Amino acid sequence: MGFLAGKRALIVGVASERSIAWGIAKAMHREGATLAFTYQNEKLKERVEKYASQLGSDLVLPCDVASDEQIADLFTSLGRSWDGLDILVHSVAFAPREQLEGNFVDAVSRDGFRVAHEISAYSFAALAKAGRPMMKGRNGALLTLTYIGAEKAIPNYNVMGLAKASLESSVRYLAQALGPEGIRVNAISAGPIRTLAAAGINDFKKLLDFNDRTAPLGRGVTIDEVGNAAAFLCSDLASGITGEVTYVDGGFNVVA
Ligand code: 0WD
Repeated sequence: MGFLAGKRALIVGVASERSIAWGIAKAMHREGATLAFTYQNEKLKERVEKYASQLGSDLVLPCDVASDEQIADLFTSLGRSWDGLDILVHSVAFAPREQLEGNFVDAVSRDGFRVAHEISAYSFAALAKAGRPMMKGRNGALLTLTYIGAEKAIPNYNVMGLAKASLESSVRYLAQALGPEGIRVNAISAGPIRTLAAAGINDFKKLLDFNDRTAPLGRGVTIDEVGNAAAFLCSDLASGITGEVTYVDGGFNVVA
């Protein structure tokens, strides 16, 4: 029996089979969790349904995190199938492409800043707020994905670094707010992985190469390695851990 047997997990952020959320979904399924998925828009619906069915799930619901209404509807719909929720994985980020290239001061704009923070940071608190009634009092766990660009100025990451700093701070505030209800809140800071979102960052390959050369393990990490850590952090094995950012980056952060 897997260490997530009996747990129900909602996975937000599968866009392709390269998505980190997909690595997390696979690991959680392997450990016995029952899964539900969301898709951002109609274009992704069929694809996400196909992935979900591979992991025995037919609970696939729409949710563009830019919409309060869609977030509310998501939990109303989920509540029709499930009487509670144990795990919520937030694996979503977005900034307009022109924000993710060149000099930060040249690139940053009011609108770019707003969108990056709204989609990449606020959405985690929004999902926590809406999911809270279903998660209360059952040793629930929330998990989000961040990047070292929150702490260090990484070329081209620009306003997304600011949004990730806000997200990491949200992890601490959410942990404090939801701890009394038995809900833990953590983040994984993943090393660079080639995904759709990563393709939006200018010169991403250089980042990847630098990471691989510099990290103590001398290589990048996989979505499956992130998935394994995520499964652990959202399980009762991690019952004493909340408000933390855990690095799954081959050790890059300790030497960079
Ligand atoms: O190197 C990397 N890939 C790293 C990613 C290193 C460290 C952290 N991360 C983070 C990302 O910042 C993000 O928070 O991991 C998370 C997942 O990213 P991913 O797996 O790298 O990227 P991807 O497979 O593209 O999934 C992110 C998805 C979007 O995909 P696209 O590429 O279509 O924008 O987030 C979803 C969307 O499906 N997304 C949204 N979902 C709901 N509502 C929205 C939205 N408004 N916007 C984006």
